[in-house]
Amino acid sequence: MLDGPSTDYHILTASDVSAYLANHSTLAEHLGGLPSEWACRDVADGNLNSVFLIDGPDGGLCVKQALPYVRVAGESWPMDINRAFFEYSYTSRLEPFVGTLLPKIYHFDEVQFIIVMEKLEPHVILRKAMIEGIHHPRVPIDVAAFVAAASFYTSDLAAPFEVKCADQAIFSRNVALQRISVDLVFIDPYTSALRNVISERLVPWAAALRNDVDLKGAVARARIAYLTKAQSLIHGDLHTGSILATQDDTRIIDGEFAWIGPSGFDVGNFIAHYIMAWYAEPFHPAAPEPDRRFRDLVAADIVIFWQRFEAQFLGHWRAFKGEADGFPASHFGDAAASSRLETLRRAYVADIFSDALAFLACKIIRRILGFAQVADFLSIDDLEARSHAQAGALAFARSLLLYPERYRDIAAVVAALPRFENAGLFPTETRHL
Ligand code: SR1
Ligand code: MG
Repeated sequence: MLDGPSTDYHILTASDVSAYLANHSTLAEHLGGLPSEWACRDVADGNLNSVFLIDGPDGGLCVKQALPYVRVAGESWPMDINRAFFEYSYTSRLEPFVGTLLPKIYHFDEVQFIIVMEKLEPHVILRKAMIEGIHHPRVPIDVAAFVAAASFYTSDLAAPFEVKCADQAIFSRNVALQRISVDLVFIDPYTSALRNVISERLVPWAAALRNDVDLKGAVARARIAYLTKAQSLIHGDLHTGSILATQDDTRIIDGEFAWIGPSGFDVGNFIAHYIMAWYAEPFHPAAPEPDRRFRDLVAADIVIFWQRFEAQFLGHWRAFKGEADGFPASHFGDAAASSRLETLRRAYVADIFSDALAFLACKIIRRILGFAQVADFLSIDDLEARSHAQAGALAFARSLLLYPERYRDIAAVVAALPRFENAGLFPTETRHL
C-alpha cells in the first residue's frame, strides 16, 4: 500500500502559499521581490485538488496540492494524495518526447504533495473557451502530437520491455485514481449508483441503458480493454478541462490519472469531449466566429485530430531506429518483411481507432448519467434544452457501442453527427435557426 499523509502534511490555504514559497529560495527568486509583494488567488477548477496562482514582481507560479479527499465531494470521499507523485512522474517521463506541451514543473514536495509549476498565461481552460464559442485551432494539432508521441515512445514499439516494466512498476500503483475511472466511467452509469446524477428528463435513458445487455456487453469489452491492454503510458483524463490554450500554444495538464493502458483511451477521451461540445453548442449564447459556425469547426477539429494522430504515430514508427521488443528490426529488415511491417503498422493504428470509439462512447455516457458532469451541458440553463442536447449525445454514444461496424474511419464518425439544430423546440435558443 502507498503511504498516506505524514503528520507533517497540512492543507495549504491561499494565505499560506506565500510563506510556503518564501521557504524555497529558487521559487522565491522566480517570483522576485518580497513575499509581501506577492498576490495569491485560489483558482481550483477541477474536481480533486487545490490550485493557487501566485504573482510576484518578476514572474508567476502555479501551486497545486493533492487534498486527502475529493475536493468537490469533501472529506466524505477520501482520496490518495500520492496522485501528486503520479502527476509529477507522468510529466517527468513524457517531457523528453513532448517538450513544452506539458507545463514545466519547478518543484515537487513529497511531504506536502505539492507540485509547483509554471503559471500559464494568458492561457484559458479549453472547455470554458469552447462554451463561449472561441476556437483554438492549434489544439487538435498539438494534442494529436502529444498523444502520438506518448503512445509511441512509451509502448513496446519503442521502449524495451525492461523500460516498460519500470513504468508499470510506478504507474500500476496509481490504483486509487484508477478506481475512480473504473467506477465512474465504466460501472456506475449502468447501475443505480448513489453518486450518479441523472436529470429527471433522462431517467428513461438511464433505465434503458441499465437494461440493455448488448450495450453492457460492449461496455464490458471496453472496460476489459482498459484494465488489461497495457500498451503505453496514458494521461487517463484527457478532457477539455485538462487543456490550457492560447491561439498559438497548447498545454496538457493534470496527468494524475496516469496509467499504463490502451493508447486509444486518451484519443477517445479527447474526441468525446469535442463531440459533447458539438451537441451542446446550439444551446450556448452566440459565438464570435465571423465566418464559419463554431460547430463546423469542432467537427473539422475532430477529423484533424485523428488524422494528425495517425500520421504522427506512423511517422514516429517509420523513423524509429532504436531497439524494442514489439517489432524487432531483426524480424523486419528485408524488403518483403518491411512491406509486411507497414501493413502491421496500419493494423495497429486501426486497433487504436476502434478502441478509441468504444472509450469515447463510454466517456460521453459517464458525463451525462454519472458523477462529474461537464459544464458544456450544465451551463445550458433551459433544462429541456439541456436534456435535448444530452439525449442526442447519448444516442450517438449508444450507436458507437452497438454498431461499431458503421464507424470504420473518422469521416464516418463525423458524418454521423446529426446536422439538425435545435429544430425549433426551444425558441429562446434560436441561435442558428
Ligand atoms: C472524483 S473525480 C471525478 C472526475 O474528475 C476528474 O477530472 C476525472 O474525470 C474524474 O473521473
Ligand atoms: Mg483534472
